[in-house]
Amino acid sequence: MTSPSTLENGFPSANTRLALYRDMLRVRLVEEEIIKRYGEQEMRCPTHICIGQEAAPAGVSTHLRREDEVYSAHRSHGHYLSKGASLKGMIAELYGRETGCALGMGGSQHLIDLDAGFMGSAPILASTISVGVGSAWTAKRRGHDKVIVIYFGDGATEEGAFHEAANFAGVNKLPVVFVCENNLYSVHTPLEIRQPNRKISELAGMHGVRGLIGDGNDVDAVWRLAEVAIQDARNGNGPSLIELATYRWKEHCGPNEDQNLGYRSDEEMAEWVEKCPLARYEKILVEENQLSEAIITKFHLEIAQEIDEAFDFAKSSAYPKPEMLSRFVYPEMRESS
Ligand SMILES: Cc1ncc(C[n+]2csc(CCOP(=O)(O)OP(=O)(O)O)c2C)c(N)n1
Ligand SMILES: [Mg+2]
Repeated sequence: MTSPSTLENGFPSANTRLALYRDMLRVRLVEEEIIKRYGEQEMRCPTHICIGQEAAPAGVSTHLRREDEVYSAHRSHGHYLSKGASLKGMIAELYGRETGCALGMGGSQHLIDLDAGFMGSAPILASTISVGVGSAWTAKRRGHDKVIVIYFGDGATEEGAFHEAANFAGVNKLPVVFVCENNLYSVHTPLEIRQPNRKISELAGMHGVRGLIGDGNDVDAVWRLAEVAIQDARNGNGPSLIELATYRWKEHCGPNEDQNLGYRSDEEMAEWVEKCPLARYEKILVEENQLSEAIITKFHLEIAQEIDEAFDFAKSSAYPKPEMLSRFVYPEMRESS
């Protein structure tokens, strides 16, 4: 068994850093708009906000090709958007319209955009882990050099499906990168009363998977870890699991704060807000003269326009027709000859 490692050296190029910053900003602004409009009661699906966790998808996706595949779970907006999937399709999906990426019948927890290589998200914990590993098995058998990235939370590592899939990926040296966003909670239950005192990334070695661990709110660190893991997977050197320390700012499900529930302290929240992946990166890039106020303003304007267009598109789209209700539930009846 190898122990998890952190990688200390190397930084993305100035252009990549700007792209990483813009990507995180875009996810943040999209979710802030969802939060602003959620109370209008037009988005009726359960919605898990990833504000505070934007560095993981940005740092990982920048290494991926379009044909590489991404799988995710309930908190998937960032994973979907950073992979280049359609913003219009996502917002229309949240509004339950027929132009949504799942035809308006899945909602926030069932995003999909096959053209972008975002193969799907599903809320049954760890369910997409096995599906992603299955796809990696196919890729290996067919000799494709695709990489499969599977995102999940710390809670999902308590599911048997995670261990079975990780073992299978390890023993068959599949081209998979498991990305565990450890935000310390499964709904309202803290990690320390759910799992023994060891790192999640240490589980990787037990399954023949390379374990990596890092600061999930430092997008440069995520970028470094993902580069190694994705190259390894692409070159046939087998799977990795990257454990990223991060934190969810909003309630488990929904647009609100939840400090009133008392399961986490104000001090803990303040500590993590201080480590905001976006504000932290903006400060570093400005100090290192890689980002100016003018570029920040330009990015905000461009993204705001894209968001407006996506919400207009969603709200002006039709709802799915009633006959679609059973369309994907029962097999189509075939004429018997
Ligand atoms: C098999 C299964 N059990 C329980 C649930 C209920 N559930 C939904 S989200 C969640 C917590 C998941 O925590 P984690 O994987 O850490 O992701 P996070 O919400 O922190 O991003 C639970 C228990 C579920 N969706 N699926
Ligand atoms: Mg969690």
